[in-house]
Amino acid sequence: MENQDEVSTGEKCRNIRTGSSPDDIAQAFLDNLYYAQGRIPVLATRNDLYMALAYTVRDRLAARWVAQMQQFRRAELKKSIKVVCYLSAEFLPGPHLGNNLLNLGIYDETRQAMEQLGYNLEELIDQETEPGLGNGGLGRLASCFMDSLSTIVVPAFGYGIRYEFGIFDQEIRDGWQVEITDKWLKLGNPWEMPLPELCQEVKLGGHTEHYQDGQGRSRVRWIPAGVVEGIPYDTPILGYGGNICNTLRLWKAEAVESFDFQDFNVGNYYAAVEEKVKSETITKVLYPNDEPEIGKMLRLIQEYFFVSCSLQDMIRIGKMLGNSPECFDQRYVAQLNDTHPSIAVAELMRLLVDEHDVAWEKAWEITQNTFGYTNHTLLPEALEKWPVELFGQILPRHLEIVYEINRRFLDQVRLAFPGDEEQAARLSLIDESGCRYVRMAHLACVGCHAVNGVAKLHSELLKSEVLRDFHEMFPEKFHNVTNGVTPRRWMALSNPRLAALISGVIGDGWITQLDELRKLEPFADDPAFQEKWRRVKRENKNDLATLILNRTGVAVDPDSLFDIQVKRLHEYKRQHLNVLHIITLYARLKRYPASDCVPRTFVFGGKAAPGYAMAKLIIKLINSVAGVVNTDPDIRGRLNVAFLPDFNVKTGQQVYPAADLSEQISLAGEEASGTGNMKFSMNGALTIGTLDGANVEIREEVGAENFFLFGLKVDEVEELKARGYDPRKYYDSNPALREAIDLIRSGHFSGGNAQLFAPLVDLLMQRDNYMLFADYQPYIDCQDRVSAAFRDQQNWTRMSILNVARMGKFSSDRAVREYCDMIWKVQPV
Ligand code: GPU
Repeated sequence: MENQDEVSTGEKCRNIRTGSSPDDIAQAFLDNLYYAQGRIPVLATRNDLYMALAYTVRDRLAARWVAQMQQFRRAELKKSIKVVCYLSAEFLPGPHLGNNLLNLGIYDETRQAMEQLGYNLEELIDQETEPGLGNGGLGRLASCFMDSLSTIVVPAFGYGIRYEFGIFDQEIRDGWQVEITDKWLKLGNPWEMPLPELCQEVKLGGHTEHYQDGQGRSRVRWIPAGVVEGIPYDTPILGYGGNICNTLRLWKAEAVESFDFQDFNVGNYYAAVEEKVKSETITKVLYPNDEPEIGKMLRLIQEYFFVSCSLQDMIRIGKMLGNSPECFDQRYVAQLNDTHPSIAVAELMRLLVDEHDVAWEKAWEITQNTFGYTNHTLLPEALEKWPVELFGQILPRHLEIVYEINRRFLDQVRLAFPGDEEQAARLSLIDESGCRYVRMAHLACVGCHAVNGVAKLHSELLKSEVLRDFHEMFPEKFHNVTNGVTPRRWMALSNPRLAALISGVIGDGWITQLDELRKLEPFADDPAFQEKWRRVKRENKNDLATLILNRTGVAVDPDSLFDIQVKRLHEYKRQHLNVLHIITLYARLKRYPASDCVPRTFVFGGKAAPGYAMAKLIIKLINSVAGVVNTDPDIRGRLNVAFLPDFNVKTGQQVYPAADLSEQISLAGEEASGTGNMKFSMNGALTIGTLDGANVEIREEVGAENFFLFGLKVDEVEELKARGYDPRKYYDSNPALREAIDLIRSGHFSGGNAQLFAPLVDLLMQRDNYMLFADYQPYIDCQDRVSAAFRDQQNWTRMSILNVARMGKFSSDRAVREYCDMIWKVQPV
């Protein structure tokens, strides 16, 4: 922090860029408004004001950022550090301004500065368009990890893609999802710095040539069909308390001017421009699926593009500091966020062997030491694989390398399991059961020294099911690192009222040592503290009610139980099971209008992949049920349903703090971890959930008596499937379920249109892949227990406090420390 007593003119100048008193900030803001934005207050738009404030904050990050790079350099030169590189096709950082103010420790000073000038800080913070460079949990996890790496002081780079258009904006029209292009860069991005001088070239297509070098060794040359350039854009990621400032380095694709187009098309200007357009297409848009669409050539190019840029960049930095490629693995460790960057295994081999003349065996040792692989799904259809032919068209040299890795690996397999050709076929990097595919998860398992799942249950299921053969082959590679989320963004920033209440009684150490929340336990039974706790929740619910009214036109009662499910739309997540509960309550109230029910507000939010028809139909169903329930005079004041459009990080920050009940109701064995479950519970919501993903561990931590558990367990799901699951049996024998399904089928929620939801109902009646019908009654019974519990506000509040007090484990700081110990073998500084 700057010493505010320094008054010399020179210091005054410096304060414009660094000072952190309200006066310094106000002065710096006006300066940036004038010199960076070219405006004075009377001419400034809200975006001008936001930009000026963002530059003011960025200036204050600069010193830490530069110091960080200096420190890297020194430590690197002394060969005393290993840098963590987190390779991820997705990052969802959320809006930067508020978070940077929090982490710099100048939130209050900045609010005062803005007040002095007559501006409202929250309004300026709200002006920021968030970088939606991810789909959901996986991308958000990467950003939570970046926050934690900086906070616990681990030097790190996040490497990814600078999509020009991120995840689409969602609008709801007539109850249906409509996708709108996300133009997040339109008003400028004050947080990024382009570094065109650090560009990298990436080859694509073409063929290989095998030849003997001067010493008679066989070498390979890749003659590409084309080359594109990657330009890095850096964004600072400051740790809490300003400890260190790491870098998120995202690559944008551009055409290579020097690519000699003239030779091919003399004077063909148009074709040259076309080439530019083609190159820039690579980083044009994020694929909006949270599981891969098989065989999209551009997606493979995107993955290879950012991986190649990143690895070349790592080698470049090493070289600059005098390191040879042979000690790559002593300077770096790189984590593969799912298989999306797993082509890195073959690319590092290529760079070392073909371009840096390292022997295959040595290169392989370096590669395995460098990489770790995190798996995020058990859904077999979500495991990435590429048709061999397409793979070879784009990456001819990598296909050869994959074949060579596979040849050596299968030799090893045959030694370990002599005569078991089926085992070899199951393990092979190439799926030869029909059309031939390159299996990216297999490449990752073979090329990495560590493989991990993202929750205890998930990691166990990886070992026993999806990656069973690899576990048999390399048991020592397998680990679990249960996910976590950053308490900075998900508590301190998004729930300032709760944060202040907590810090008021236990101090603010919990922000970096989340286990300290345990100190809240003694207050769980304190009536005065409970009263304050309830008031905080009530005010947060008020704010969310306003947001819901503004966004959807639905007026909801802040005194009702806020029952919330926000996450991507997916059949396995079972938003439609939640809908069956709503319909059941509705039918009960229609039949017994005098019955006494706990008023509830059901809130949904989440995007559906644009090509996922069933998920989109579920959104339509939610909105259709909302339309009927919200306007029925018999139901008024008792049930409300709202679908909050365009759920993203920003809206999440307004939703989690206001929830009473968190819906985590996936079919057991389907959700790898979930992280929304953690955000809700940290903010005092109780969970209704199945024994799936991290729910299992959340329940262990908060105590079974403070968690609403229902539903089939993983082994029961498997047993039922093996016995032959027949959803119709449940329909026939359960009148309430039958009534709910029949109401949908009859067109009751669709203005008499009985066809609209037929695909959904038919699928449930015939297959019900995610066993909603089997879990229906246990879910309803559990929801009745929730309602009963909510009537006892004292006990509910007690449970809410205990939930928060016991969430320490789910800080991403803990998760990142585990990666450091078990997988990366690096010590936080
Ligand atoms: N997840 Br695979 C994604 O968000 N996208 C993906 O492509 C894949 C997984 C999620 C899991 O569904 C969720 O359970 C988990 O908490 C999250 O990754 C982070 O590990």
